[in-house]
This record gives sequence, C-alpha cells and structure tokens, in this order.
Amino acid sequence: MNSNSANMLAGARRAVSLAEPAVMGVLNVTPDSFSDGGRYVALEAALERSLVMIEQGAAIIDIGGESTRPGAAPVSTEAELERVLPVVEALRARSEIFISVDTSNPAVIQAVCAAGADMINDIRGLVRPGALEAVVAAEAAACVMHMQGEPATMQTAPSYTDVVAEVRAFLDDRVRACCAAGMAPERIVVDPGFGFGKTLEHNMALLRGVGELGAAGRPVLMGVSRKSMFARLFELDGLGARINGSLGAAFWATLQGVGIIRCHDVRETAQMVCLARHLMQQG
Ligand code: 7PJ
Repeated sequence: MNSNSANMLAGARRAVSLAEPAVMGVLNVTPDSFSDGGRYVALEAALERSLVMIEQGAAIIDIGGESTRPGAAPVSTEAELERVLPVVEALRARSEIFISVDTSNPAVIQAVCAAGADMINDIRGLVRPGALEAVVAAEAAACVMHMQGEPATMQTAPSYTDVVAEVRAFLDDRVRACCAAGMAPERIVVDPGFGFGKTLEHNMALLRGVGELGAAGRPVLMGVSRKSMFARLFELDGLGARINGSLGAAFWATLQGVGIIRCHDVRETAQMVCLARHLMQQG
C-alpha cells in the first residue's frame, strides 16, 4: 500500500496527517441544550468547547446531533440540521480545523459539507440510500464504521463466529463500495465500532487486533472513549474508571498504528499519543 496515502486523510478543502494518530475531539450537540431560549448560549458553548479541544491537541472536531447510544430514539432531518448546522458554520468561521459530522442522513451530509464540514462520520457505514452518493458529490472524507444491528437493539444479543474476521470483511466491503462509487481511497478511514453490537469479549478481541483492521490499507479510527466496556472490564463503573481504560487503550492504539483516536478527554489522550510515540522512536 502506498504509505503516503495511508498516512493522510483528505477532505475537499483540507487534509489531516495520520503519520501519528490524530486526536478527534467529540462535540455532542444534544437536544436539550438547543431548546428554546438556550439556543445562542448553547451555540457559544459548543464553539468554546471546540476551541478548547483544538488548543488541547485535537486535529479533528467531531460534531454529533443524533444520539447513537443504545436505545436512543431516531431524530428528524430538520432537528438534526437545526442542532448541527449552526455549529459547523460557527466553527468554520473561527477555525481551519478539520470538521467531522456524525450523521447517516444524506440531506444532512449535503448541507454540512456545503457549510464547510470536511468529513462524514457514519456509524452506519454509509449504507443508507443516498448517503454514499452525498459524500462522493461533496468530495468529503468519510469514516465507515461497523455496527451489528441498529442502536435501539444492538446490545441485546451480539453474536459472531470470528468477530475480527467478520468486522474486517465488512470494512473491506465498504471500502470497495466507496471506491466503486467514486470516492478516492485517501478520503476513507474505517472503524470497528467498539460497543456497537459487541460484548466485552468482542470489544477486547477487536482492541487486541486493532492494528490489523485497516481495510484495503486504509487507517483505522478507534472510538472507545468513556465507553461502558471499561466499566465491565474493571467491574467498576464511574467516569474515572472509564477514562483510565480509554487512556490505556489510546496508548495501545498508538503502538498498534491506529490513525485516529476519537475521544472526550483530548489533552490526556494527546499525552498518551505523545508518550507512545516517544517510546516507539528508534535510537
Ligand atoms: C463512535 C462514533 C465510535 C465512530 C459514537 C459514544 C457513542 N463514531 N460515535 N466510532 N461512538 N466513528 O461516543 O459513546 O466508536 S457515539
């Protein structure tokens, strides 16, 4: 595989180097924060949070307006656009940061890319009708993620014969579909989808093999930040336990050559990347 293209993620207007893992900071724009009179305050808070994450070392900001947690209700196109679009516009006006938007909706994809988003992060792997075409038309970058089932039911009874092989086969297939639809390979990253239709054992197998999941030579995005898998693993819930697990995983992922680490705790994650990179240096 061409190492130059494998070390880059290109959007229509800007690119990010993945020569060392890029830290992607999560920005949730939740329904409550945008209701009624709180709109302007919420927009300012979202912008401020983004700028803090950039200052702390985020190379990508991932804006999400659809809750994808297990059991979450679906959201209309209008509601999703109302939450996400003003944030994309405001952040683009203030910064040249690589902007990612978490969505599966073709109309949202079209609108946010027109407003300056560089990347679409789709937990459904761009399988919804029109989603892949919208990304291709916008010349945006994309993260295609594996999920077994749908958010509402995915944790009921996840089942695989060989989780690493099956997730890899799905990601290979989606990279091929993206390329066949006209997406340039340097626009694609793949994600095994930790916690999306996976038990603790499945998540651990995927984390162990995270360096080998790069479908068709494309970099891997890892999203384990604060996830319940760590509460299960440590048999102890609480933010501290979840953050500790996330940071250990970030250290491991850097050693394994992961391209992007999606996280809430940007400064701490950037420190793990820094330490691991120093230990990997020869001589
Ligand atoms: C992921 C995501 C992930 C990608 C969420 C949460 C749940 N996108 N969106 N990968 N997780 N690409 O952050 O706990 O793992 S939402």
